[in-house]
Amino acid sequence: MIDLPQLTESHIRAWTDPGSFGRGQGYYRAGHTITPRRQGSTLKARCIGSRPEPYCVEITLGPGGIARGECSCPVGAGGHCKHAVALLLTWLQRPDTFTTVEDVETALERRSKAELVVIIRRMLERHPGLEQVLELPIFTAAEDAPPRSSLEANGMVSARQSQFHSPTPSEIEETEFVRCRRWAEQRERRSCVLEMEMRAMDYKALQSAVIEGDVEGATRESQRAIAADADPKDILNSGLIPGMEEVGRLYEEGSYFLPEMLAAAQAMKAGLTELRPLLAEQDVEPVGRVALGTVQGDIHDIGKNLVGIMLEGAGFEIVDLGADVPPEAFLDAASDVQAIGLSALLTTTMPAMEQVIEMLEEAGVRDEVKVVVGGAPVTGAFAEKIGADGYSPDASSAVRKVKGLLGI
Ligand code: B1M
Repeated sequence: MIDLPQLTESHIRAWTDPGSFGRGQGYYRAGHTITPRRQGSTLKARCIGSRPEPYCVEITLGPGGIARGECSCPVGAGGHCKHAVALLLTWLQRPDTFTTVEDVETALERRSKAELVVIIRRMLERHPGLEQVLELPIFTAAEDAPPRSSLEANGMVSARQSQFHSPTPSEIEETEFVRCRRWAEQRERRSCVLEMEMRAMDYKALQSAVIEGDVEGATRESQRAIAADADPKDILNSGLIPGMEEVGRLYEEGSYFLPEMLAAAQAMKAGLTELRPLLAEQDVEPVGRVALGTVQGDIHDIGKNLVGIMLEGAGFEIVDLGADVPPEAFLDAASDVQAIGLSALLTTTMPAMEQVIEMLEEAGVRDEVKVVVGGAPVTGAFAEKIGADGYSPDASSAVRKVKGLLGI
């Protein structure tokens, strides 16, 4: 971690004008600086200003104090505005609130080509002006540094110029300077927009979409989070699942009824559809086959689907028997799989799990297949009582459990 110079309030005062300093203090105290983060020697944040979209502000510190700044607000060129002051005061008073982030280039290098295409497509939808940036020549690794020579080859000296006039050293210097500056600006712009897209994540909108049963919203917000490079597990655990938990709470307190719960389930499924390809790796040789189903009498299938996605992600082939599955269907599937996963969400349908195990025993195939059970009301003790091989409280541990039982 790079050591940053010790800032003082007088450094910040000297960096800005007195009016902005006073207003920046007010912004700092009112908590206008959000998502503060540090990337090397650059401090970044979004700052709530007078427009609905927060401004994007960043300050780079150098050995002598504040080296450069920028803010997307109308007066933010050079970063001497009140938003920059609020950011600097946050760094001065509450450095612990800054998260350290990886630089954009490293984060992008980890992405596959397909993921990059999705990110770029979404960025273009939201920032049509970016198309111009994409139309610029793409630098190769060797060229991805400010050009230093062969002006004519680079198109900086026109054919006409070169025919009638050899550029003087100062003209060459100036042209190189202009080109280098443009190059730096392009790079900076590409990197800034990507960074904004990738980091400005907030799952409130996704949670609300699930709670409100807004299928389109859940799809859009999930796509947005994916495009912004959020970890799919994070989208699931911080966006979709908390939304659904809130739905359960509203149902329990009597504010929601079945139709609302059903709509929420559809919104959650829409979000899961977007995440599925990312949660489950594709094109892998199956490491085993697992039959999955929600037991008879129970139509809750979201948790079961999630378990299926995670198992798929771990390389298993899934035989999805669906929901409200009669014991006979599990028995039929038993000869073709190494494990059976039973899900139940209702206390009243838990006994159906025991029926499946009994049926497997009666048919003499119990030892040929592992049985794992799960679902909100199911416990380890219950699993043991009914003679299941394993129990998992959630989808990721279900993968570990199945792998463990099959010795994979
Ligand atoms: Co229903 N419902 N519901 N519901 N519903 C619950 C489950 C309930 C807790 C709501 C409440 O009262 N707070 C309650 C059950 C109470 C109880 O028995 N203890 C309930 C009820 C009562 C009912 C009805 C009876 C209501 C009625 O008709 N009066 C009715 C039953 C219909 C039926 O099945 N016959 C009913 C209907 C429905 C809808 C159809 C509207 C809809 C389901 C739509 C669908 O799934 N396609 C629905 C919903 C959405 C819910 C809640 C709100 C959400 C369930 C969910 O999807 N959670 C739920 C309340 C809640 O959970 N807070 C509720 C998200 C999901 C990711 O979590 O399923 O727990 P979960 O799965 C987790 C883990 O449990 C685990 O991993 C998953 C991921 O981490 N897991 C496994 C699940 N299966 C696993 C298998 C494994 C391993 C882990 O190994 C194989």
